[in-house]
Amino acid sequence: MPESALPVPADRIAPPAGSAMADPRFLWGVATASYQIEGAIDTDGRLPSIWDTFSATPGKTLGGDTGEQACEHYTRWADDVDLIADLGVDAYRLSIAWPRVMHADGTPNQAGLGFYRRLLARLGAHGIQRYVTLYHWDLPQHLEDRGGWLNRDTAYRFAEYAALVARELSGLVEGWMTLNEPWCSAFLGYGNGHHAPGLADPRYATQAMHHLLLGHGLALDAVRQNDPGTPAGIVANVGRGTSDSADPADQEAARLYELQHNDWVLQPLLTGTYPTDLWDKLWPGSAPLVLPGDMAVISQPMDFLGINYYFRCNLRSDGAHGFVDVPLADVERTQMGWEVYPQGLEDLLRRFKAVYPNLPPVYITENGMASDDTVVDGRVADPQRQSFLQRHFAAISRAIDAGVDVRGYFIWSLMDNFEWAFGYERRFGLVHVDYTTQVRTLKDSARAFQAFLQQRRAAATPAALTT
Ligand code: IFM
Repeated sequence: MPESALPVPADRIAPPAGSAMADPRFLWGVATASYQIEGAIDTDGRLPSIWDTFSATPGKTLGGDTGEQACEHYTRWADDVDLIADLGVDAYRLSIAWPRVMHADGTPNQAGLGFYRRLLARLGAHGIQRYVTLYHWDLPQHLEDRGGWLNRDTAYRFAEYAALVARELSGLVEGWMTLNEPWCSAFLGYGNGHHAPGLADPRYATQAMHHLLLGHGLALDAVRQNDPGTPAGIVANVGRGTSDSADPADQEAARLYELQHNDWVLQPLLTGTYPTDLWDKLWPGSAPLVLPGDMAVISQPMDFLGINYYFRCNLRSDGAHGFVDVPLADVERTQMGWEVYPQGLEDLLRRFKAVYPNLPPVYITENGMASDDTVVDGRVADPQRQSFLQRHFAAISRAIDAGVDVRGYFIWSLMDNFEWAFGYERRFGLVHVDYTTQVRTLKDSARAFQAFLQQRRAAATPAALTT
């Protein structure tokens, strides 16, 4: 049976009836990132990135997987765009590979830019809004060789790159996102070494974070100068931290967890100050070098804030000034081992609105889950993902009802892809990818999401136009 003839699962994914998320102005999308899907790492003059180096280093990724091939999106992009259009989403979030579009001397690589021009134009022709992330972790290796994000100069190189991309792709983008998840770049890349470039020292992490945020602020200016009028913001990953213990030390541990995961990024962006408990309590002696004027650059107003949410952790005190994660037993988890905790997203959104009065409009720029999905007779049953998504839609609806200005939601991810240190084992996609044949198969969750989007579109279309 052709895939399109398969029945739509009964439990289609939809926000609660009457939710603001059902409003035609609410933006529904799917998301990906360059290194996770493109492959073609040596094509059209693309330069090596830190993830090429890191993943080629034995022991750094599960099974030694690399992004060399990934989903071959660099050559299959036109079919992939048609697949996105077939889902019926309003918007697609993608990222640009810095090493693909800028030569080492700072001049544009028109071959790489041409790829993104064609991709964005085809999305536009389908009526799909394009949300473009400038940096989703694939730093050119030649910049890492000069210190990467530990080198203040990288922030200025990032702004030059942002100016180049905004100028070259102006008119093809509905929303710019400077950085994806600076917490991951700083902490996983420089604090514990789980991600490229693989350094592990909290002093590195705080300095890298400062340069990333400085780069964000400089890039915001660069984008606004080169593509005036197009909204621009940043994407932060956030995590819920609670403790199952009422002991004040454990409650403090949970507070510090959220401070480290959320406010380390949001507070400088939204208030122009760092939460100093980071270096007064958690990581003594790790305060970054901040030059006069930096915090004003970092905290200039943004048009929107992207929020990525996945899970909650249960924290206990480490007996000193830190926290340890003590996983709860008997809770629902995903293939990543992450707890499924939709309430955490509502809690965090409400808290951010309370703590940061100038919180800009929010887009949920990533949310989703990994499961060990397989194709059986042309079909991929992923009931946990459908349930996961539905429950997170409800949590966001509650946050909107409580006054948080959430304007859109992007599922991570469009398709299974290279999940960084976890390689290809962990499958986050709405669409299954067979990495041997590169065949894409819509999972049941994709079909249920598609059904909701079709129904919503039909409801928004005046009857006169449909008859
Ligand atoms: O795959 C990643 C993505 O690149 C960034 N946010 C989290 C996702 C799942 O781990």
